[in-house]
Amino acid sequence: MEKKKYISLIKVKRMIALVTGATSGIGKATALLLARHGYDMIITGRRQERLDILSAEIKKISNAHVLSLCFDVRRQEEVTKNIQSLKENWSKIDVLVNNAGLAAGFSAIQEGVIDDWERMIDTNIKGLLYVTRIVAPMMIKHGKGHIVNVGSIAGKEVYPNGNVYCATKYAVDALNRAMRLDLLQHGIRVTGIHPGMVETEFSIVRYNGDEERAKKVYAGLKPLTPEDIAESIAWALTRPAHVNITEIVLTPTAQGNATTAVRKA
Ligand code: NDP
Ligand code: 8X3
Repeated sequence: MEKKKYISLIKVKRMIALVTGATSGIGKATALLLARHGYDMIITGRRQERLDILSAEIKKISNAHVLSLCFDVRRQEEVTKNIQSLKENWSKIDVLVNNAGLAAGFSAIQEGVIDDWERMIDTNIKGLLYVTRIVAPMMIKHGKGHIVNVGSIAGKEVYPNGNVYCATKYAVDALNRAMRLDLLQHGIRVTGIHPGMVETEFSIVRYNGDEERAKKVYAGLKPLTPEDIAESIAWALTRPAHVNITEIVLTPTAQGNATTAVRKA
């Protein structure tokens, strides 16, 4: 009898976090930090090799169990197949970090590349929705949960040539607020994280692999690190259960807003 009680206590304490876009940057740093915080981790992305490497890294630095799911958030059937079919021992997801996302291109609206627009809309908005649509009911069934949506300061103010990327992040901001209202009655916490410049692969992706151009984005200032964002996420998650952090907006000290930064020559 005593042993049974102990086992059930351990089960109650198990926490599971699912991070989308864990193969790089903010998602990777978040997965590593949450594992250190005692979460078992479901890590996702499209690059299996990177998921394998991260999986090994997490196991090296923590006692976390890790499950990697390789799928494209733009493909609804893949999202559904991967998450819906989680075995009982992985289905009680406590934390979802909707992080997978990208900017593609940097053109004025009249010169925009339609394919870039579609990639951003499909990933940043529709992908986030597909994942949430599966995970939110699981959290409701489980009786608790916390969803963290990674937006951007680009979802707080627009900047020249940011057009569609900004629009997708405005949508993330709106969805963050909407989720908070819809999930309120279920006691599910919802937090938006809105960073300014973070040095990751983000700009390399935006400029289609042009590393020199990407480097210039962060030249002459100290950008945020993926670990800075991971810490803000972990902070929101570790507030007492009655506290919901609605949103956190954070920028490098050298960045005033999306268009103003102080750079040293
Ligand atoms: P990275 O490019 O370093 O990481 C992006 C992650 O998203 C990768 O793990 C990538 O995985 C994943 N991803 C992209 N497209 C898809 C897809 N279709 N399906 C599944 N996963 C996908 O960039 P960041 O870490 O900087 O970006 C993370 C989030 O932070 C994004 O939402 C971004 O908009 C946001 N953000 C970034 C800022 C910055 O300055 N860096 C500032 C504000 C917000 P894979 O390629 O393996 O699929
Ligand atoms: C990324 C930050 O300012 O490049 O979301 O749009 S910014």
